[in-house]
Formats: sequence, C-alpha cells, structure tokens
Amino acid sequence: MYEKDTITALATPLGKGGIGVVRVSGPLVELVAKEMVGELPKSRVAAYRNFLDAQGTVIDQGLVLYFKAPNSFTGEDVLELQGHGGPVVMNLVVARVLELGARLAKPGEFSERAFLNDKMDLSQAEAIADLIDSASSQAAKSALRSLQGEFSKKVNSIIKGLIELRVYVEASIDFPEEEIDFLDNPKIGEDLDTLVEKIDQLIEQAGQGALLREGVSIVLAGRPNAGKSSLMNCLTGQDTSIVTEIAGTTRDVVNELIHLEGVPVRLIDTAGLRKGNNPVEIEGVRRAEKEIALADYVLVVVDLNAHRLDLTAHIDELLATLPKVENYIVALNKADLWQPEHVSEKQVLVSAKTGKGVDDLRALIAEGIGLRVSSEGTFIARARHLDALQRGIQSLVRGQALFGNNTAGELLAEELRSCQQALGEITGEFTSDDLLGTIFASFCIGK
Ligand SMILES: Nc1nc2c(ncn2[C@@H]2O[C@H](COP(=O)(O)OP(=O)(O)OP(=O)(O)O)[C@@H](O)[C@H]2O)c(=O)[nH]1
Ligand SMILES: [Mg+2]
Repeated sequence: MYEKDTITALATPLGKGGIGVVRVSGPLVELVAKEMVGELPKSRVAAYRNFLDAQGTVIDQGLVLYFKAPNSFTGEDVLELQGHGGPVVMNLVVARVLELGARLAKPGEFSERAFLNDKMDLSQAEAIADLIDSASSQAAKSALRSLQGEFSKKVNSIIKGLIELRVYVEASIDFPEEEIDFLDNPKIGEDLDTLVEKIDQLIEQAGQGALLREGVSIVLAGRPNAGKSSLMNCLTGQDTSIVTEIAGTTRDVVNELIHLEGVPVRLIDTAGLRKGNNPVEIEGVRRAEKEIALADYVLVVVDLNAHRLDLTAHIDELLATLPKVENYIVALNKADLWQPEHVSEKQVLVSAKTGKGVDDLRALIAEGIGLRVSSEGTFIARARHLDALQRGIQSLVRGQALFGNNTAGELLAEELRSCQQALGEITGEFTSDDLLGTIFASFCIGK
C-alpha cells in the first residue's frame, strides 16, 4: 500500500527531560539495532545498552525496546531508543539512525502506518492526536473512549445494519419478478427507521464530542457601557478588558479562551455598537460587527438600568441585527441597580459589579451552546465526523421517502450505498488519499 521504508523521529518533545525516546519503524530496525546497540533485543523485553555512533563511540545509554512486527504500534518492526532527554544527545541518536538508512518521519506518519496496517481505524488514529491535544480532562477522557474504539463500534454497527438492508434491497432488484413483494415488505421501512434513529443518536453524541474538541466562539455584543468588558472579566476571572465609565471604551477586539465544563470557549469582547463620528470608534464598531457575523454564538449584553422603560424594545432591536437567529443569550446586566419583573427564556439577570448571577450566566451559556453537563460516555469527535453523519442521515431520509414506491428499488439502493459511503469515511474505510494526507499531516512529528 505504501513504500516500506524505515522512518524515525523523536517521539518525546524536543527539549530537556529525564528521558527522550527515539522511535524507529520499518524493515531496517534489525540493522539499526545491531549497529547501534550491538544486537537485536528480545521482542518486548527492555534491555539496557550503550548507543553507539559509526565509530563505535558511545553517544548515550539507556533502554532499548524492540517490538517485532506485527505486534507493534505501526504493525511494522519498531525500535525505541530511550536515552537521556537532551536536544543535542537526541539529535545525535536520530542522526545515527538516519545514517543507517532510515529517513525522518513526516508528521503523523507512525499513526498513518498504524492505520494502513489495520492496527486502528481512522477515527482512532485521530483520537490519539486529540488525546495529546486535549485541553481539558473531559476532552482527554472522551478522546480515550474514541481511541478504545467506542465511536467506531457504533459507526460499524450502523454500517452492518446498512449492509444487511442493502443485500435485501439489491437482491430484490436482481429478481424483478419478485421486486414488488420484496420492496413492500414493512421490515424495510422499519429497518430504515431504526437506522435513522441510530444515526440521529450518534449525531447527538458526536456533537457533544465535537464541542469538546472544537469548542465554540462567543462574542459579547451590545451598546456602549452595557458592561460587556466587565462581564468578560467576570467570565475569564482576569482583568482581560479595560473597563471605564466612559461609553466607547473598548475599540479593539479582545479574545480570551476559557473552559466551560471542559469545552473550550473563545470569548470575544467588542466595541459597543453605536453610530459615532470618531474614526477610531467607527473602526471598532466595524470590527465588532465582523466578529458578530463570524461567531458561533452571541452574548447580548444589556444595561438594565439604562433601559428601565424600553427593555423589551431595546432587546428586540439588538436581536434583530444578529446573523444567526437562534444562537444568542441575553445577559441582563446591572441587576444590582434595577430588575424587571419578568425574565424570559434565554435571558439571565446578572451583575458584573457584584458577581451575582454570573454562575447562572455560565449555566445558560452551557445550555445555549447545546452542552449536556454530564459528559459521561461522550467520545471525542471532529467536525468532519459530524459532517459525514449528516450526509449519511440525509441519504436515509431520502430513502425513507422512496420506501413504498415499488419502482424505486434502484434509487433506494443508491441512497443506502451513499449512506454507507459517508459513514465509512469516519473509520477511514472510504476516505480519499488526499483527505488522509491532510488528516495525518495535522499530527505532530513523532506521533
Ligand atoms: N452598577 C453596575 N455597574 C456596572 C456593572 N457592570 C458594569 N458596570 C459599569 O458600567 C460601566 C461600563 O462598563 P464596561 O464593562 O466598560 O462596559 P462596556 O459594555 O464594555 O462598554 P464599551 O467598551 O464602552 O462598549 C463601568 O463604569 C462599569 O463599572 C454592573 O453590573 N452594575
Ligand atoms: Mg468594553
């Protein structure tokens, strides 16, 4: 499937550490071991050895681990040289391995080989990268669940159901005289419904996983002096944005990353929206509007005190300018000064000054972005997985519409086929080489 040359790379981060590990994978492993550490150690048994250069001089010493193919991470012969983690000494070790005929691994190439040798499927390989990159304990736990195959198992079980249905439908096409009976069978309709339901559940779960991995962006928007920057600082727990009593304080876009139940949330503070004459402020408002258009969600901040008389109209006016009709939350700020009698859904009373209501605001944001607070059983997922699931379910929904139409056997079969194709992209069964290249290239070297 690919050129079986030997690759090597530093598997630990480049820097100073107690231990540094150089990984070698491919057919030259035995030669590298013999030249550098005297002989090939027994597979999976740690050996303490000197690491030698071409002249036989010791460059480092440490543990050597040999994993005989196919019982290794990549499925090939693998050698791990565990020396001392200094950049110079590690470079000497890598240089010697290169001298012996290996080449430097490309980013993600070890994982790619593991995938190509069927040691894991694509979503599992991605989960390794996600585990390493995870920014919260929830993300790490979810990545581990994906790595252990929980996501793939669900996808594969749906694919299995699809294949069974395809066999049935395609057989009915091949025997046209019986086609009518075949395709009228209510079982087809039931099976289709079950599959749609299963994919729907998986979209919900994968959505949570994608949220943990990809996070969301939330822009704080409102009139000048509403308290956007004050709320920003409450949410970040830091003095992130400048706050003054002067309307029009914030001009630049201010970004800060926080975590909400493990979900990375990029908060974006912006200039207060108003028409002014000051060119600096005009530019600030232009940037604010751009951020509002790009963000996943908008946190609309309202100054209760300034809008005692026209609160509803003021909120409606702000909401009318938002690009995504559904994706907003309203913070009714300065509740320490005045409170309305009635608070609607998607609104929360808060005071950036006293801190009251900030926890409610966090909870409302979590709810607003579709986060289920219990991440139990969640597995990590990527936007590309969600996209594949969406395309899969769309095919099946079209298939449902065809069911009952006796002449539509071929069309139904085609929809089932494209659903299987879409789901197969998740595990890598039907993934183009280009996409594979892009996915693995986003991993770091040594993975
Ligand atoms: N009483 C009270 N004052 C607040 C509250 N939140 C903010 N303020 C005050 O309101 C003023 C404006 O606050 P900012 O956070 O700068 O408002 P902003 O929306 O960022 O304003 P611009 O950057 O000018 O658009 C400051 O004097 C804050 O101290 C609150 O909850 N209660
Ligand atoms: Mg501000």
